[in-house]
Amino acid sequence: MEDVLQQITQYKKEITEFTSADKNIAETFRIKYLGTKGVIKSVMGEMKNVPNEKKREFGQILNEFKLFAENKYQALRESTVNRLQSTVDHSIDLTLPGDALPLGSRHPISLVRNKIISIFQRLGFAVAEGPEIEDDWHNFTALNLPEDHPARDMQDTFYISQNPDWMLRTHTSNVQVREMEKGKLPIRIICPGRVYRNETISARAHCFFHQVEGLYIAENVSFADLKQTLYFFVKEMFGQDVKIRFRPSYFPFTEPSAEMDISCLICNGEGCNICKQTGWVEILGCGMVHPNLLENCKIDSNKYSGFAFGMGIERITMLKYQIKDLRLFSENDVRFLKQFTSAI
Ligand code: 2NM
Repeated sequence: MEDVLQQITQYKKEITEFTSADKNIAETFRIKYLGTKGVIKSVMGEMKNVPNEKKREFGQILNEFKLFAENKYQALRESTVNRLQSTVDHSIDLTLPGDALPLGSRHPISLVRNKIISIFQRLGFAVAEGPEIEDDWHNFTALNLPEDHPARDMQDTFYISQNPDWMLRTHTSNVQVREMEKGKLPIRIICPGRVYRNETISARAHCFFHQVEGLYIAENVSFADLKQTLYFFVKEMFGQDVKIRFRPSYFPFTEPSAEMDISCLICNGEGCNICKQTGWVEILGCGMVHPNLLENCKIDSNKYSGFAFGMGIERITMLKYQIKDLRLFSENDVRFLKQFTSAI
């Protein structure tokens, strides 16, 4: 019996130290100690060899040993469950679809610019781009702007302080000059882009804004071509019922020059405060390219003629969406920006 008691002491020590890398640690333990062929069963089997007067004492020791093993088994089970819970967090359901990312929206200036581009592309115009920092020749001189023209004034133009021959372009005509200088004719381009003017910022003016200018140069281009081109543009942009009218005007780069109005979209020509009770709103300037410009760019003005036009994208956008303050376009307030859909 002494042997068995010694064995039990040894087993208890083993049980205390029992650990296993096996993830079924509790089951391994149960089979070894509590199973039908396990340690407890075999120690219990010793009972028959114990003298009667010692049975009671031995029985107690055995019961205590059994309880000791069972407690350990219980502890192992709980630790296994805890371990499984810590690797798989059931509070998160990984099979659920994720949260949708909030989608941004296109800036209204981009929407309208893209719309303008796509209309002119259907008429065969290509998009041309050029530098926003420009020299005097491409921004002013080549465009037939005389030395004393007010647009050249420091008040209107941002000059680069290190070199007064350089400035932020005041229109996208610089791109058209560069295109004409390449000497590849005919030319049929539109030039969308950002331009800069030294104006006090208000609801109606900003120090930068966006333009689309168009240029068509070929043989026998007439004012009638200009009118039809702009007529098509207006109908595509504002709808088939919109009326247009031309008023004579003056630009240094065109002769003759005109400004074009469309019938007011708000009051349908009846008169309202958008059209200042006239029924008409101005949307662009245009004209036949001045022969001086063609000659400046080494194009034979006896052989070629052309038309040009320019419009402010902000102005078109304000009309289309009835936006009353130009500053909204550059403040990046999402409450403003998210109102514009990409379908226009
Ligand atoms: C306007 C009005 C009239 C114009 C002229 C040219 C160029 F460079 F080709 F000659 N581009 N754009 C033009 C003509 C622009 O904006 C109100």
